[in-house]
Amino acid sequence: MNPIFFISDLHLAADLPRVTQGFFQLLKQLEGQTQALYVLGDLFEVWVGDDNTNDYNLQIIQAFKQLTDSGTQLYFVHGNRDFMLGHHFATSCGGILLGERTVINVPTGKLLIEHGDALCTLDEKFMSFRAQSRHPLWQQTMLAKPLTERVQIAELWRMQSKMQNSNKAENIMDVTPDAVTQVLAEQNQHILLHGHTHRPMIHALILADGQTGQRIVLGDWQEESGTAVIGIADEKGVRLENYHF
Ligand SMILES: [Mn+2]
Repeated sequence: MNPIFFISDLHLAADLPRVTQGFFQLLKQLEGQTQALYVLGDLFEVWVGDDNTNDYNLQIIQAFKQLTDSGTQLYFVHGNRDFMLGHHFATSCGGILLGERTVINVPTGKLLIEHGDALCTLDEKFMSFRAQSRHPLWQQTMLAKPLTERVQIAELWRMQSKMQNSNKAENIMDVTPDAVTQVLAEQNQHILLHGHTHRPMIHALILADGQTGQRIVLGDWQEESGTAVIGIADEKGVRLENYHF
């Protein structure tokens, strides 16, 4: 059986040509070689609504569509930057938008997947923005604004984020260990795979029931070095791999 691939934190944007090309290149490589691709959030640096069908976004949709047409299943999970990504976008790509936390089957068993931002519970400022911005009313109000206004708001966010370097790993708080063990216990799982923190690593865990578990963290895609850390699940297990582009 073909392997399953996991990517996250590409932060795709028109002014990141290397990452964008790396993304197209990976999708081409996966064609006919992968059973499923999971995109675990922050695919885009920012997403202001599925109606933003500019040339850049259409190219991304087209690349995904080519992959799904070749027989690969495609799944999306929201990140903290592209949380307004909708079912319309997912469907256009031939994919499915999942809920924020999902247990999936991999060749060696089960795996809990999510973006990871919900586990950074000690970042109070972020958690309060998260709660606010995930509220249906907040999103309705936002999506009711004209597209041009939303694009401007997004540019402002991006400028602020660049100024604060808030996309750098050292400025993203890491997950709270207790939140991880609690979520794994709730979901009755042993292995968690997430992104968001930009700290790629496989951590061994002692779970609430005394058994051992794992927390597998994907890496972000870096424009300057042309590197990313992606996840692969096959008969041998779940592992991380460096991807150079
Ligand atoms: Mn994130």
